[in-house]
Order: sequence, then structure tokens, then C-alpha cells
Amino acid sequence: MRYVFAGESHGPCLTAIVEDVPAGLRVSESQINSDLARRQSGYGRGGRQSIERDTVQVTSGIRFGKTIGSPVTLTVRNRDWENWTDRMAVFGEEPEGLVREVTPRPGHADLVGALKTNTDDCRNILERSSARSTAARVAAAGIAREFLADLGVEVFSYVNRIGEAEFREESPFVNCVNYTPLDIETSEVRCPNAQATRAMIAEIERAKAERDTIGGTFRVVATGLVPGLGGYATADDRLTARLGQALFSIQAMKGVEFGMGFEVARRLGSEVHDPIVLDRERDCFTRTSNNAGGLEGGMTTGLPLVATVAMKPIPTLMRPLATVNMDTLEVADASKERSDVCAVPAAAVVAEGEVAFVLVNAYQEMFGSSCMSDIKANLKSYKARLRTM
Ligand code: EPS
Repeated sequence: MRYVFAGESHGPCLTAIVEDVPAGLRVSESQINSDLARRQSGYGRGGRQSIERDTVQVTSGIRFGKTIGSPVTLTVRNRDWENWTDRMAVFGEEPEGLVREVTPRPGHADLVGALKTNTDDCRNILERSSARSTAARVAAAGIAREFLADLGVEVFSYVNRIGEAEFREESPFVNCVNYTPLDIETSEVRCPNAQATRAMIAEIERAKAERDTIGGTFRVVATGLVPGLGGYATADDRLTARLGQALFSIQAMKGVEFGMGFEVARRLGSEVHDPIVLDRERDCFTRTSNNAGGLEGGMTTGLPLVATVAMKPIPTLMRPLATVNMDTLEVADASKERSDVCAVPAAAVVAEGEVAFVLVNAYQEMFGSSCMSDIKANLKSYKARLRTM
């Protein structure tokens, strides 16, 4: 299952087309809309989110609430388009006195994108590089999430750091599965701990008072996975690499760790690797810890998959950084219209979707692609074989 997506931040709409969708998958419009709403949420979001009310319109691939095996087209309208019809007109002449974006923001794609594509207006770059496009990606991921849910796999996320405010967890790679959606979604920063939530909000307030922006880290967790997804034999099979690529494809992501992550470099082997034991009750192999974050040799172990992702502060600062005016070549303040002070809680929702697509593909490789009933039958016999080993 793969998707392409298109649409400018201030154009009429954002569109995604999802291909290789098996037939017979039930899809809920309200579930996609609730993911879109989660993506719009989070303490520290900017003015744009009070304009938009993201909802999905599906125009192909689904009949009577179920996929029929053809590509699924999903559209999210940009309400803000109405305020941009002159500056973002699809056809017609450039309006008289059009203000071009010539003061590229450090940290954004503005300057390098303009140099690369030979334009004198950074708007042509920022309209696409903006994280607004993640609304289309979250809508597309709704299909992947339904696929996984049908196979008993759940993907969720939570924020564990904003700036200096950290949610310190006891054995996080084992205990993270105990947080409920209520614990996470009722927090204004999507952190399942009230004290840490308060500290994170204070960090966002501190950045806002300084007219600055702030980043953080979040975890993406997937439960209910079978062991053996991905592969150890070729570079392309390795799920670790595929997850890394998917997570780094999201704007502003600067680091990805699995399980214990970088900490493994400081520890001895005996403190890192998860001892294998037999779970006699569930009749399967398991581990006494999950420092590997659910991945060994490029494959899932069957334990929860836990990725921790670092997001940098958003590059549009209300107290602009120094840049160079591309017309005059003089020192200037970087562009600032409006921005989010912090978008870490929203980015975590986007990351859930990217992880979901990687997992769907790993399931399809092992268990088939054409229809859900065959995929489920194949999965059932695989699970039965694992039990008889
Ligand atoms: C976003 C919409 C954008 C920004 C943000 C995310 O809206 P606008 O540019 O109209 O204010 O709030 O985009 C960026 C962080 C960025 O770097 O471009 C959204 O819908 O998520």
C-alpha cells in the first residue's frame, strides 16, 4: 500500500491517492476525521488551526463503507484558500504588485528550494514544503490504520519531551502499552502524565513569551504485531531502515531511535539485549525486556514496536532570525506571517500514520494484497505455525 499526495498549503485543497488497497476493508470516515482533528490539536498551535476544520472527502475506492480494491482518493479542503485566491490563483496573470517571498527563513526549505528550482519567489517552495501537507498524509494513513486494526494492530503516540520538560518513565519500552487514548488525548500536549503536561505547557509559554519556537520528542508505539515482519536478508527488507525513512520523511524530524536507541552505545551487551524466554501461558517465545523496541535483525520480535523521534523547533519565529534579501542581497529579517510555537503533539499523529504504512506493507509482503479475507486466513495459519514450533 503506497500513497502519493499533492496540494499547496494555501491552494484549494490537499489530495492523497492510496494504491494497492486490498478489497473488503471497512473504512470509517469519522475515524479519519478524528485523526485529522488530533493533527490539528496541541498546545502552541498557530492561527491557521482556528481557520481550518479538516475533514476528508473520499471520491474513489470505497463502496458502502468498504474498499473495493481500487485506488482510494482522499481530499481535505483548505478553508484558508478563500483568503489566497489572488496570490495563489491556479491560472491567469500574476497580479499587479504581488508581494514575493524574498527573505528565506533559516531552517526552512525556502532558500535551498529557491536556488534549486531557479525561482525568485520562495512562496513556490514553502507552499509545498509547509507541514500543512501532513493533513493529506494523515487522511491517507486512515486507510493503513484500518488495515492494521482489522489484524489486531494498534498504532499510537505520545509526547515525552518539550524543550527541557521531560516525561520521565519507568521502563518505557515495556510500560508504554499501558497508556490509554484517554490518558494521551486529554492532555493538551498529548502526554499521558499530568505533571509533565504542566511542565511542557510552561516550556511552550516560555518560548511564546520570547516570540520563539520550541521542539521536543515523542514516541510512536505499535502493539499486536506478529514476529518476523520485515527481513534480515536484504538492505531493502529491513524494517528498521524502512521505519527510519518513513519517519524522516516528515518535516522537521531530526532524530529517530528504536527502543533504548543511542543509549545502547554506552551500555554493555548484557545490559542491552533482551533475554529470550518461553511464555507457557500464551505458548510463544517472548523477552524479559524490550530494549530493542520490538525490532531485531530488521524484523519485528512481536513485542511492542517503540520509536522515539526528535522534532526541531519550527523555523518561522515571531522574532525573526537574520537572513539575506534575495532581491537586494542586503541583511534582512526572515519572513514571519504566523506560525506554531510548538507542533510536536501534531507531528506525533503524523508519525503514527507513517509507521502504519510501513507496517501495512510488511504485512502485505508476508500475507497477501488482494483481499482482507485471504490476508487474514494467511495470517491465521502463520500464527498457528508459530505456536506449534
Ligand atoms: C500547518 C499550517 C501552516 C503552519 C504550519 C502547519 O499554516 P500557515 O502557513 O497558513 O500558517 O501553521 O506549517 C509549518 C509549520 C511550516 O513550516 O510551514 C498545518 O496545518 O499543520
